[in-house]
Amino acid sequence: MNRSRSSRLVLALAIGVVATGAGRAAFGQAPTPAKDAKPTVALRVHGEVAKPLELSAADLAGLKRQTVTARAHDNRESRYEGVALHDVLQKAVLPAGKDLRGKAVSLYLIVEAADGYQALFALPELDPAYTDRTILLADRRDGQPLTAREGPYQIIVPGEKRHSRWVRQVVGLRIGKD
Ligand SMILES: Nc1nc2c(c(=O)[nH]1)N[C@H]1C(S)=C(S)[C@@H](COP(=O)(O)O)O[C@H]1N2
Ligand SMILES: [Mo]
Repeated sequence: MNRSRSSRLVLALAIGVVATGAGRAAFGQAPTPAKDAKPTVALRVHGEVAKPLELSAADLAGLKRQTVTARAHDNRESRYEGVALHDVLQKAVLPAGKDLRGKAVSLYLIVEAADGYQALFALPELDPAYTDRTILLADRRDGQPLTAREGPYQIIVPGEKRHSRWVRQVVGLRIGKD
């Protein structure tokens, strides 16, 4: 290999390394987020809503805190803290209360988890005009943040005899209709 060929090769390799993430790490430069970067999306509210949302943890923290006591799948009774699922949905503007009638009564909620698990709720199950049971989007159990397996957000359904709708690692709320 002559000298100019080998220097071209070195240059090509250097460009290749810089162009990859591994190159950035090798050069000790963490990728810096843009100044106006949006906060990380914690929860998407989408589907048949007037106002689809991408909520950050801070957006969720701005909602009214609620507490429910419920017995989890491990049979342990715990105090869960978080926000009412209904309040989260209301931010995306959905029929509620006396407006939850007619066609709106066939709307449904699919809770979506990070592992692809999904569970369905009918809107009246969540609406305080219909029921006194609060279904919670919890972020704390007995004063501690949820574990990585459970959270950061988990659906808590007090009084439900089976736990298949206690969706762990919630990432989305999708409103559907037929
Ligand atoms: N994300 C996610 N949540 C989930 C499930 C799942 O597979 N993925 N399984 C459900 C079912 S069927 C049950 S019985 C409970 C089990 O809760 P545990 O794993 O904490 O015992 O979680 C529910 N939530
Ligand atoms: Mo289950």
